[in-house]
Amino acid sequence: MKITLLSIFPDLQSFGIRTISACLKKDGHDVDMIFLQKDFSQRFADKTMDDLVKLTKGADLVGITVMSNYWDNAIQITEKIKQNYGIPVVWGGTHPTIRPVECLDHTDMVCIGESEESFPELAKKMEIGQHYHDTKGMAFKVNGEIINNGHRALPGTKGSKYTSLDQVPFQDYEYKTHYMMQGDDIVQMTEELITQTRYLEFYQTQPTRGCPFGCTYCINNTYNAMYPHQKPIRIRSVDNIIKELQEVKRNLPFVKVMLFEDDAFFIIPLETIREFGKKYKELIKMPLAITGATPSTLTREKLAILIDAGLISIRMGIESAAKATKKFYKRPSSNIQVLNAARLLSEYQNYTKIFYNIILDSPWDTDEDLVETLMFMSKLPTPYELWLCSLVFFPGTGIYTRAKTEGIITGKDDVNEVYRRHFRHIKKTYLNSLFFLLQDYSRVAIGISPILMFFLTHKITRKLHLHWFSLTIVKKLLPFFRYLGRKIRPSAGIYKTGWDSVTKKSDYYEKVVKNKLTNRPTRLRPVGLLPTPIQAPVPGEAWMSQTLADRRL
Ligand code: B12
Ligand code: SF4
Repeated sequence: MKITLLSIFPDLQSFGIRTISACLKKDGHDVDMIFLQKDFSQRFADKTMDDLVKLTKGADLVGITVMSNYWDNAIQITEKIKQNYGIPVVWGGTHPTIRPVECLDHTDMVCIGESEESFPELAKKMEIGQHYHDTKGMAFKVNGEIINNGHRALPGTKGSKYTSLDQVPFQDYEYKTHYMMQGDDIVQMTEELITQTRYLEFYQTQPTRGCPFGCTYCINNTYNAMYPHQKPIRIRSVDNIIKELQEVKRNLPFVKVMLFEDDAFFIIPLETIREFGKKYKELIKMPLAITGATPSTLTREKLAILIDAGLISIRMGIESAAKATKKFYKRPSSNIQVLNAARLLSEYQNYTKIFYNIILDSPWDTDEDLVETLMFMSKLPTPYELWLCSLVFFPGTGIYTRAKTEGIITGKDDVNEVYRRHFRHIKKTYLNSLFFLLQDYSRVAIGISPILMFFLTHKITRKLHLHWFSLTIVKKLLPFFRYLGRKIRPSAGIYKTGWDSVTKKSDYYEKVVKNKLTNRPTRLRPVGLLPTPIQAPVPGEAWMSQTLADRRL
């Protein structure tokens, strides 16, 4: 069967749909993947749509991956395909999982939840002409009637065909059968094009799936409620992860960094991380980036092993430090845990970039709440980079329900009130400006001292209208402090060029990651004084106990 799968996110990653493609190919289907990289605030040009129509000609089935924000673009594409050929179109991903019925106003069928089993089953049934409206994990609209067959067991759990995540095929990266946008044209992917556009310098994968926590702004809350009897977190074996990365290393020369985009990576037990670190260092030897560090799960042992293996970037969710907001968001880490985790990370600041997520624009945040967060952040060791996001009430989340109940959104026009809201469009307020200022100063390892932050946020400063004026002065001083910061704190240098210093150096791992441990000092380990973890029998362990011993001194 000829199947075309479409990713409409601004990058070329799309873990979910690439995995679906691999499953379909394994079953013998002829699968094309088309990546239409566009921000959801822009519609596709006519030329792109015309190219898409040409490329989908002859397809028996089209699948699109949809997040709530991509609602308009998913509709634009679906309508175009249906107008031209009437091919059945399936939507899958987060939005159809949460809102299957609404999606069926625009598409023929939806997959609910992780679809490694349901979509291939549908394709098989369609191919042999079998009735398919009974496919579990899917919903359909037939003669105006909704048929919702509910979700099916998650891959990596008992009831699934894939009782372990290790059985799920690796993502489809056969880029020669893939297409992408270049300007408004859709063109075939080539190694040259990928290298030139640099979209795939980070290879995104997931050693784990799921998250046991239930933050009220996040979808995991709802996912966990959908599967009450299944363990929310599923972990792949180390050998399976390493095998995938070895294939990447062998076949995808444009990949420079391995990226683990898990929800809760640090939940993996220490023994498994130890095994991973050892094998990664022996067999992969590439820079590693990890997101999804929950402060309460980050430990010195795990971090030391990963740094030793080549960790160059880590992102941790802080979101807010205000007591009331944290409680409402149901954040799983206390401020003390966050502070400890940040201190721990800063011990490795010469080796890894540190990113912290913060959520702004919550209608429930008072000025005092924001000041509490600013004061807290000003106490964290620098350098670090901030990921500032504007709060969006994604459907299915606790905050959506509360926003609706309290009349903040009507619940009758989610397209305008929610789906079209951009997480990057942060409100231009004075307190929000301080977060951006903090970001600028923290990145250059100077930070904003709690005393200065206290002054900048104090009610009297604002009453006397000194605030914007003071902010402007601090802003104007940035070039001087940037120079100073980079001069006196070598760790500030790694924030300077984006990722160029890593991705443009083909021997970065050999030259920097390996050697840096001997050459570069940390606060706890002055240069040349201690044995390096590279020499340690178990990755990270000797170094770790050494730093601990050193700390006690
Ligand atoms: C990795 C990730 C990213 C990555 C990569 C995204 C990408 N292109 O792959 C990055 C960091 C770029 C990213 C960005 C964003 N993300 Co994001 N991201 C995730 C994360 C952590 C994992 C996604 C994943 O790979 N899951 C694992 C796989 C197995 O699941 P899956 O992707 O859902 O795919 C399965 C099924 O959904 C289904 N499926 C998926 N597509 C299709 C298509 C078809 C045809 C079929 C049949 C089935 C199917 O089968 C797949 C395999 O089982 C999720 C959280 C989560 N728990 O899912 C958030 C999540 C998807 N992101 C979310 C959001 C909001 C965003 C952003 C819009 C905003 C933000 N602040 O992060 C941006 C958008 C990017 C942009 N610039 O516009 C939300 C989506 C909420 C919603 N209602 O849409 C989530 C759920 C997190 C949350 N806040 O709750 N994200
Ligand atoms: S810890 Fe992160 S991934 Fe887990 S529920 Fe909270 S926000 Fe979502």
